Amino acid sequence: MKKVITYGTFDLLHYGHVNLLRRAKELGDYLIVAISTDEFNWNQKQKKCYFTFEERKKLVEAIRYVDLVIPEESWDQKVSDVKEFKVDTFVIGDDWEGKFDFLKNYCEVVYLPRTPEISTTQIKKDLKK
Ligand code: C2G
Repeated sequence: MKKVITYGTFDLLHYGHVNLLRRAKELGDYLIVAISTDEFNWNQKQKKCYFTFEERKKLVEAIRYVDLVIPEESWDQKVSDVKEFKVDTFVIGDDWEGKFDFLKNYCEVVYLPRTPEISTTQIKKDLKK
């Protein structure tokens, strides 16, 4: 069984996220999604989430491509996650191009093109109009 992992906040879940998860799943048979916890988002990404971790977890777990959701609590957990879950491929959007190449020592690393026209920031801006 080929296992794939990806990481993200997935707040105000939108079709750009789903596009990413669909393509990530196409690279294997089992997709693990590590969702940033509220604390990680606030302390490390300076992101305030609209939905809590538990709410974002429920939303992502409902996506047909997703097999397991785990918490992302630190920037440094990726190597141990890859080892613990025997991951074959790490996938993330190309806004992170090159940032996780160190994982190539442990698994395949794939950067997928983002869905360009949609973002949570854009959604929030549009809602203010
Ligand atoms: N994404 C995408 N297209 C968009 C928006 C997002 O393909 N229009 C992808 C991102 O590239 C990422 C995933 O969807 O792979 C989740 O996006 P975010 O929730 O913005 O994730 P981010 O805050 O970048 O967190 O340790 C890694 C971080 O947790 C990634």
